Amino acid sequence: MSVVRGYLRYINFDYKPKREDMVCVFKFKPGKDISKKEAAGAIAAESSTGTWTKLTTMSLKRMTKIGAKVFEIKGDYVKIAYPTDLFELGNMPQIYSSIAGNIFGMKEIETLRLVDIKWPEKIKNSFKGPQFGIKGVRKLLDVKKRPLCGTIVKPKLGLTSKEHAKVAYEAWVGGLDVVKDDENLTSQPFNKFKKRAEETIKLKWKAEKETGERKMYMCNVTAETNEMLKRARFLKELGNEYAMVDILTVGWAGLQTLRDEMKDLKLVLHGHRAMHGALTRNPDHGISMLVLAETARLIGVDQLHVGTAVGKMEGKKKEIVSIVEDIEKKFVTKKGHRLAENWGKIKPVFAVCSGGLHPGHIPTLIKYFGKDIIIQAGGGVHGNPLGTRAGAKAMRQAIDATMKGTNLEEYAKKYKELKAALDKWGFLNV
Ligand code: CAP
Ligand code: MG
Repeated sequence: MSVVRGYLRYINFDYKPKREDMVCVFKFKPGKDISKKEAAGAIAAESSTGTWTKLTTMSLKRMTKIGAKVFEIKGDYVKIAYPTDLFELGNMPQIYSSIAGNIFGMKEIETLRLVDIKWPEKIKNSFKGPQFGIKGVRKLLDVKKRPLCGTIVKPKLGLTSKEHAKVAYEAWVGGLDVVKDDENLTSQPFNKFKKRAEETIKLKWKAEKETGERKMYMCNVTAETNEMLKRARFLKELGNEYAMVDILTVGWAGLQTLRDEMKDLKLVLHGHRAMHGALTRNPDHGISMLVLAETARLIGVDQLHVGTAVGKMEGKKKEIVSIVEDIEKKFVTKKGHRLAENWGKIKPVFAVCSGGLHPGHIPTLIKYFGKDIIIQAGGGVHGNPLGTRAGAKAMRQAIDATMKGTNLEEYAKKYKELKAALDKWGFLNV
């Protein structure tokens, strides 16, 4: 049997996905001299039971019976249903090795993008989901309504542990709720993890006492998995409430292991998405941020970077709104190529907007994404001409103004820190 005929057997337009099937939407472009049906069949085959030639070990009939089924091809999009038994419950690496593995490299496919997934109940329930969720984080910080605000200690790398702690302290006393490490700061010779954690957490308590507000330190534990667990345990010993992790560079297995450890450590898990652009940026090839965000929710980060639409990173408003809805709501409706989802008892994830932000962006961010967001600015705080403490004050002032419905320029007449920020970076009025 020709390769092509074999692949075509994975097409079944009469198939109605079962409730317990996983459904994947792919955007695809067939390879040279390959029809759309052949290409779609190849995706379904290679991501489930098939391969390029007829086998002697199993009949094609049985392979396609237990395999994935192409049930819809519309324009450049194909929908494929996967029987849940093709996946190992609780094993995100295996799930990705199936629906996000070999298929990206097949010659039958010119380009391929995994756009969304409808997760079956059995698979959803095999992951822990967020431990705290939005409600839990708001309770911990005692901030009921307004967006949370924070900063990333800058420069990204280079400060000593003591200098790092001092910058964090200035940001906290200036009014920010959270301070995080940068995604590539872990334990370098100039700023070792343990020393940084000890110095910074000591000043966190000091800032709490002086301000009467809860202050959180999202210390980056990103490392080889066993080392990550040691670092998270060390943060717990110091009485810290958070751990930060780069969810993609540690890999799904590392993230799952860290999330498991959180059950005992009860630390809030902040997910940074460094490296996502390698997968999400090309609209025709890779994996959508929507799928990565759903995966992070399933495994169980409490907070996740989703983009800003207005800052320095790419990502359009429409896409980011869709991601925010998908990680913060319980029932997600079908919207464009986003599939409907019922997240059931899986808690929501706090959406984090960060990247090239400054106080002048805050009214637009709240208008676009609502109040259940965490707004973080690195350069937009530490680049304030009046310094970090003023930069932090300016962020809070911009949030307070927006919550009161006051125009930033008006508000800045009373607050020199906000005025300094607006004079330097202007503001967005959409
Ligand atoms: C922001 C940031 C964050 C980006 C990540 C940075 O700093 O610390 O890592 O927000 O992007 O290193 O660029 P600035 P995203 O505020 O100085 O830009 O949130 O889109 O994943
Ligand atoms: Mg960063």
